Amino acid sequence: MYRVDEDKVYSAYDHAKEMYAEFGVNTDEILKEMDKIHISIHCWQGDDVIGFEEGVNGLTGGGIVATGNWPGRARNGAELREDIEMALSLIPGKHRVNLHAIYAETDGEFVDRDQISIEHFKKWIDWAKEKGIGLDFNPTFFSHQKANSGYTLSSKDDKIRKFWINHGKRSREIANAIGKELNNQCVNNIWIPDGSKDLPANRIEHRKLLKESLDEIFAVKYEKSNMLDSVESKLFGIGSESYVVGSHEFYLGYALKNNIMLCLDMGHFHPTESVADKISSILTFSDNLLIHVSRGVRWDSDHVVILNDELLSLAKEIKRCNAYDKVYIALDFFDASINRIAAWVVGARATLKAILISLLEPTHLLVEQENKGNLGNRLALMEEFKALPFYAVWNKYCMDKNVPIGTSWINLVDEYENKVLKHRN
Ligand code: RNT
Ligand code: ZN
Repeated sequence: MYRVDEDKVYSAYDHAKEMYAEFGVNTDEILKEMDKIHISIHCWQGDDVIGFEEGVNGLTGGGIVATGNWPGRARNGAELREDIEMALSLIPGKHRVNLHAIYAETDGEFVDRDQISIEHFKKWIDWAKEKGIGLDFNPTFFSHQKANSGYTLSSKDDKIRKFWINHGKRSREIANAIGKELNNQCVNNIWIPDGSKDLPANRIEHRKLLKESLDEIFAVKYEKSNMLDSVESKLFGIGSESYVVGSHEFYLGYALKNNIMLCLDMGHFHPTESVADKISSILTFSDNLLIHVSRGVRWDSDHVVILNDELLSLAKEIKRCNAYDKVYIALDFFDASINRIAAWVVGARATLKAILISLLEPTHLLVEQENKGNLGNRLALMEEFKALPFYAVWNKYCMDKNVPIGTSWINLVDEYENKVLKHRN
């Protein structure tokens, strides 16, 4: 396989640096900016969102599916951490790892979701400490018998609702303890699957119940420096095509009214709706925003993220709002039909490439034309800037961060597959 050699990386970088400098962009400075970017890498790509809970052996309910059966799925914490480490070694920069409650390690004992606590995440915390990385957290409101009716926090059954409220509370407690232990703010994101396949007769009742449940969950206040709450909306899921309780409008209202962060998942809107366009509206009213970087193909299919127009517009919009310090970026996809390490690395590298491209954009020149009212020139510049040599800067970035340059990481994934993944079954 073609491997970019290091001298070539330097000379290409020098050329690129000159070219960007002509447009007033200092590439060395931009590479320093990249050091401030820490994306959250989701652990659930490594095991098809199954988790370690006793008696659960597949993603069930909740309207999300992982399809495929590529060999080598991580079956326990040790394997999952080993795989994440492998992926991290191929992704430039220092990043975070995003956990779900179902990744609790309970030593073979069944601990229900309303009972989990910080001790079940000790191995993750020790590991994160050793690696010097931050952790994020998510309560898991799916793949559980008490989610089978299709309703959790918005259930009309008080017992069910109480159970999930307790899970939500436990998760916040855990996230807060993680943030404290690591001395690194932990984002705790709530997504619930609640909704209905066919037309509900009463939409508002579930929404009122969801609001009440959230109020209870959020009653305890934690230091934001330890833990930051967020809520994730959705348009529809499989089995909740006609109605999702936690819709965009619902959570936009809830988040703004209660000073909680909103999470926009790129797969959770109409396919032609631009998530990028929503950023500036939300940031006008909110201090921050969480993005789940995903790729819907015709529907919320959670495909591996690639460097497509949606991702580029998202990154450019964050840059143009000067909001990389306000927008939290977390990956959210799961593909079981390809090597899972490759999935992680492709998605993370694509996201970082988009961020780098956005930071390298000579935005000030676009704004200058806009302010002059010369919109033809603005469009012309936007088109020209698309072809600026970002790849030379990207390779330099990878080299600086001691990760494989160009395509050379692909061989390493193959080797890991032969050495490690193929021996799992
Ligand atoms: C589901 C949401 C949610 C999940 C993860 C596993 O549609 O996107 O974020 O993907 O919590
Ligand atoms: Zn999501």
